[in-house]
Amino acid sequence: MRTQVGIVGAGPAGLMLSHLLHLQGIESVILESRSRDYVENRLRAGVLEHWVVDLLTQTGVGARMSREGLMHDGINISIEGRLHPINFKTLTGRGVMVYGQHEVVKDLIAKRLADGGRILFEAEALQVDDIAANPTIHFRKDGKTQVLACDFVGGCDGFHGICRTSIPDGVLTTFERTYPFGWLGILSASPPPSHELIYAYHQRGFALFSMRSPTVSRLYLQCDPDEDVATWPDGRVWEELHIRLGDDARTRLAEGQVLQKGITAMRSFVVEPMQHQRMFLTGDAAHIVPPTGAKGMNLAIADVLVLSRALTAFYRTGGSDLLEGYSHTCLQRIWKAQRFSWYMTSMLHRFPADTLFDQRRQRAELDYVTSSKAAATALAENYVGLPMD
Ligand code: RFL
Ligand code: PHB
Repeated sequence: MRTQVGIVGAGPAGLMLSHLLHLQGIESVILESRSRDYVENRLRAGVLEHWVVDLLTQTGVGARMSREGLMHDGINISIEGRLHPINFKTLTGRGVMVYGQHEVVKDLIAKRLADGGRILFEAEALQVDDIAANPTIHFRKDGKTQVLACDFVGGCDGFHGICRTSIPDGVLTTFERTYPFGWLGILSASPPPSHELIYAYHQRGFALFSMRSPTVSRLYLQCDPDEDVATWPDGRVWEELHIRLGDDARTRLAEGQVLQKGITAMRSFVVEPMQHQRMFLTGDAAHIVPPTGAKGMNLAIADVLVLSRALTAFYRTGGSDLLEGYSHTCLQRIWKAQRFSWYMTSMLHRFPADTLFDQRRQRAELDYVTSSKAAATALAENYVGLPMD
């Protein structure tokens, strides 16, 4: 099998890359280790930056999002039970869209298939050879090992993928931070306590009140990173959510049937450079942010927009300047998103090793961002998404 761009991974990065390339007349094949059903139902991110909303709309995959997505003008920060609104619309003129990542994935898969795109599900990439000149991706499908030959490889296979690890030792530098906590997330068949998301700072730990629709809530609690989800029966989750939401909104938190429950560890991670010869890493394969800033999926889309432009220039003119600059261009945005995600995470969580001094400083940070227009504008500008061009 042969194609122009071999893409490993049918997450938001791989699917959007294939879609953007198709619009420029460039062929690709996507290899995805999981089934279609699995990737379409994998619950993850929920917030789209304003320019991602525009890009999905302009490239013909925004119709269901504009019907079913929820436009949000801001967020609430709750400090020990007191709600403080931060209105992005007033501060920046922009908002964000709450629309599940798995819905974006469903829309992109439907569009790729309708446009004649090739996505091989349950096709696990095993290794990539000859990245320097004639890349080949070896993959296993239906028990048989097969080969996809291509001009370039899109390494869109997430944090645990094989693309990053097939780059020789010594090429990449890793930057990493792990956090001493994780998030317990539930999906509940109940309306969210407020139309806007609530990011809650509380002595007992952080909580986040988000949603997937007016009748389905997505709720998170700071927990230990290695905790067993079995120690969190539904009753304990609801009790803790009520306590951490606190006085202003407690009565508005409706308990519903818990549809899903899971624990995610938190880390910040970047590799530099994000490319080697004819292999380009995108999204979670190259960087991870803690979810507090709602940046992961947005960064993945930003990477593939840059890569699709560079590949388009190469196939049109033979020029490789944009391809050579891919990593440098992406990293400008990635490090700003890393900074913002670290800022939101460190402002809102309880760190076990914090001293009383650290706690007072953290409260001052929260008081500042909820009382100063300048500080709130800086938060808002980053949350809605820094300009793409
Ligand atoms: P993905 O989505 O992990 O997709 C990678 C795909 O590659 C496949 N794969 C392979 N396929 C073939 N062969 C192999 N050897 C393969 N190895 C792996 C996998 O099956 C998978 O389908 O990476 P991608 O496309 O880079 O997308 C990144 C996003 O998924 C991620 O950054 C976000 O979900 C992060 N995130 C959030 N991002 C936001 O922008 N806004 C948010 O509100 C937000 N909230 C979140 C989040 C992530 C969370 N978790 C679960 C970590 C909330 C949470 C709780
Ligand atoms: C979500 O709805 O899953 C979500 C929203 C905002 C975040 C993280 C996750 O910061």
